[in-house]
Amino acid sequence: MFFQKEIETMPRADLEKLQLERLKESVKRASNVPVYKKKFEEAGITPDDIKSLDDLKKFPFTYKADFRDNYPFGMYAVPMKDIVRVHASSGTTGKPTVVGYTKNDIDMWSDLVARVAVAAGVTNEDVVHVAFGYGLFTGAFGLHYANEKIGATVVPMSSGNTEKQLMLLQDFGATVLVATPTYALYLSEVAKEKGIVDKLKLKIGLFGAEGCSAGMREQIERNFGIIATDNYGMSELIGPGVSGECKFRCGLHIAEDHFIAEIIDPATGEVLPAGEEGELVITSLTKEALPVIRYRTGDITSLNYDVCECGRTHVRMAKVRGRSDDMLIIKGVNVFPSQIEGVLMNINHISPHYMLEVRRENFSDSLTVIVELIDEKLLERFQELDALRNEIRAKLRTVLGIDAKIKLVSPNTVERFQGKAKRVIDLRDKD
Ligand code: DLL
Repeated sequence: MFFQKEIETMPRADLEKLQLERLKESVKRASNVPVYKKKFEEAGITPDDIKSLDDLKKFPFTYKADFRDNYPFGMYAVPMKDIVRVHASSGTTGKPTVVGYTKNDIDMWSDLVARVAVAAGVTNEDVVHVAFGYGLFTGAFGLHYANEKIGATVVPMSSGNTEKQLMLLQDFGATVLVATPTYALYLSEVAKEKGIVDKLKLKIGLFGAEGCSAGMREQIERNFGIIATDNYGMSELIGPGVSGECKFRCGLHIAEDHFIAEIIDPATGEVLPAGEEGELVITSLTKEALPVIRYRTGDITSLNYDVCECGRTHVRMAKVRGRSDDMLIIKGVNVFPSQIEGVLMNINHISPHYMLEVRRENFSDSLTVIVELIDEKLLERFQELDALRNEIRAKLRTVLGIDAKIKLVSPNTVERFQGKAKRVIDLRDKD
C-alpha cells in the first residue's frame, strides 16, 4: 500500500534528477543562515558549485552543536512570522535542540509520516492510539497529523498512566498502537497480566524513536498479536517520517525526494561505498524553515539501493545499530547496547527488561548487565541461577568479545520507561 505511489516508486534516474534540482535550492536557502554562510565561505564553496549530486561531498558537515550554539532560533532560514510550529528534542542536560516548521514544512512532514503509516497497512478504517508524549517531542504530533491525513481516527492519548492507556485501547477499539517499542512492550505485558489481550483489536504497531532488537519486537508482536514496523527520524531533520519499514521489513525506506542520505566513516568523515556501515549523514532538500546540509545524525547504519520487493525505489537504511555516542568503549572494545539486547532476547527465564552499568574498577572498565528474572522462585535455586548467569555471560562473551558481570534481579524491579529507554548508567567519571 502506498500513500504517494508515483513518488515512492519513482525510477532512480528520475529521483536523482529531482534531488539535484532540489539540492541546489536547499543549499541556496541554507546560505541565508549566517552559520551556513560562514561554513560555506570557509570551505570556499558556493551553491553554484553544485553541478551533480556528487558535489555534495564538498560541503562541510552540520552538527548538533551548531543548533546548541545558535539556540534557540539561530538556524532558521525564514523570518519568525513564517514559522508556524516549534519543537525541541529532549537534551538530558543543558538546552534542548530547537527546530521550526513553516506551513509547507508541516504539510510535507505529515505526508512523509503518512507514507510510513500506510506502508505498515494503516487505512482510514483504523483507530490510531498515540502513546507518545505530546509536547515539544516531535513523535506524537508527527504521527498525529499524518494519521489524520490518511483519514484514520486518532486518539491523542499521550504517554503515561498505563492503566488508562489499556482501558482506552480497549474501549475505543484501537487497531493501531503508536509508541516507543519499550513502552509497547510494557503495555503488552500489563495487558497480558490483566488478561485483556483478547479484548483488544490491535493489528498494527508503529514503533520508533528508539532502536529495538528483532527479539524484542517478536515478543511485543506475540504478546499483542500484532505486526509492527519500525520508523526512524530525528527532530533536526523533521521528526518521524525520515524513513520507515514497509511490510517486507527489510530496511527502512528513506524519503529520498526530500532527503539525501550518505554514510560516512565517523572518524575520518570520508563517504563510504554503498552497503558499508557507518554514520548516517542527511541533507534536507525541501525544508524551508530549517534546511540541514550534511547533518551528522550520529546514528550507525548502512544503505541498500536495491529496489525493494514492495516496489519502492527509495533507498533502505538498515535498522539503526546504535548511536556513535551511545557506543560504549569497554576495555577498548566497542559495545553497542543493541548487541547486548540481541543476546538477552534469546535467553529463556529472563524478562526483556535490563540495564547496563559501566564502572571503572582498579583502572579497568567493568560492565554489569542487570537482568530481571521472570520467576522470583529461581532466586532460591542457586544451581539453576548460577547456570543461567553462566549462560548469559558466555553468550555475551561470544558476541561482544568481553566478559560482563551478570546481576539477576527479582521480577518487576528494573525501571520501565514510558518514552525512550535510558538503559546505560555510565559511572566511570563518577567512581
Ligand atoms: O525520536 C523522532 C521520532 C519520533 C522518530 C517518533 C520516530 C518516531 P529525537 O527525539 O530527535 O527524534 O531523537 C532522534 O532517536 O538520532 C536516533 O538515535 C533515535 N531514533 C529515532 N528513531 C529510531 C529508530 C525522534 N526507529 C534520535 N531506531 C535518532 C533507532 C531511533 N533509533
